[in-house]
Amino acid sequence: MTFDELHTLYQLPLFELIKRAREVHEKHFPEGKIQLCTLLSIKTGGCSEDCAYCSQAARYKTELERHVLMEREEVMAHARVAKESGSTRFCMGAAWKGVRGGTEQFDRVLDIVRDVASLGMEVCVTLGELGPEEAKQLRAAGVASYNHNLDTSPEHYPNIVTTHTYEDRLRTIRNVQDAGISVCCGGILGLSETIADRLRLLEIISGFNPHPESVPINSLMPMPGTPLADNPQVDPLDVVRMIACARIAVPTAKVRLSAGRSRFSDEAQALCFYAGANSIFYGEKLLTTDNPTAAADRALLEKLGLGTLEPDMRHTAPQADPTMPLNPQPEACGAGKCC
Ligand code: SAM
Ligand code: DTB
Ligand code: SF4
Repeated sequence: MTFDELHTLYQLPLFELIKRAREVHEKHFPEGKIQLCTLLSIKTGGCSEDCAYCSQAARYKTELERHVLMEREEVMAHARVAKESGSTRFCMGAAWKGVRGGTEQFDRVLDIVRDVASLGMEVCVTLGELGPEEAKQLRAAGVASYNHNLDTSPEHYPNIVTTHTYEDRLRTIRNVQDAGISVCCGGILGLSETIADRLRLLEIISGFNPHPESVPINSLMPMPGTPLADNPQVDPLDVVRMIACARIAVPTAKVRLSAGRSRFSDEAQALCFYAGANSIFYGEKLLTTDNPTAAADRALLEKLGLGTLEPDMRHTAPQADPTMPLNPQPEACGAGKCC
């Protein structure tokens, strides 16, 4: 979708926007089920990057306890618990700038991926920058989806991160798509961005060819010690608007109501689901911060009469549309000018 189209949508009265998003949602997801994903931080803190929102960046004095790469058995214990509690996707995050093939750490990650995939769960990883070879190896090990967020617009990105560029992020996303892995790519609200920055993010993501399989919408969890520690809380109605726009801009993607949900009332979450969110992080911890408990989420879904999705083990990534160009190149999205 173009920026102008998104802008027109965003300006609609909220109920009109939600009505349009709901129509798209019902067309593409008639069963209306919610995907349950569990997160685990397999390597915590000590990251070389300077993402202004992140407690895991080594340079900020945060209260975080660092942890080296978790042992395979420990990861499996978490994955089994997640599966037993009804989660169908297991997302493992590592606080790295990126990974390199042939290293002991990467080989260990591949072993972990094989093990978790053997449980019959969809495996998602988020390990930072990836080259084409590493992406192929992850795919062969059983990775269904790779999370790599663009977080905000290319214009605002350099205010948030200086140790890597928007172009770097786009290159990794291309490598993931070329390896046949589904892309999970979204952003964060609350980074002192403008509405235009939010819509630019959606413009770029909706221009991906193939489209991402999932789009996480995070609200900033302000972390003491980070440059954004004092940013105000995001208004849940802004999240509803963003979710509705994402639903319309990327109609076949699962739109994930992600970080920040612990501060949302049941009513705000219900509105997010109605506006097109159909995936959540499930389990009491995100990577390093709190999430609603599994019991609270089960109670909420029951109250709303919402069922949950089965795992999709076919690992079929969305296909590129041959009549359209591939992902917008950095020049086209403007990233080349500002990064
Ligand atoms: N290092 C990898 C990377 O940067 O892609 C993976 C881990 S990183 C923590 C994954 C995503 O978590 C970030 O892109 C960001 O969208 C989200 N995130 C991190 N800290 C957050 C916070 N304090 N509030 C909301 N979202 C956050
Ligand atoms: C995503 O978009 N959100 C998740 C996941 N992908 C990796 C991470 C949220 C992190 C929130 C802050 C924390 O727990 O450290
Ligand atoms: Fe945090 Fe990932 Fe940025 Fe590292 S690269 S500081 S883990 S968001």
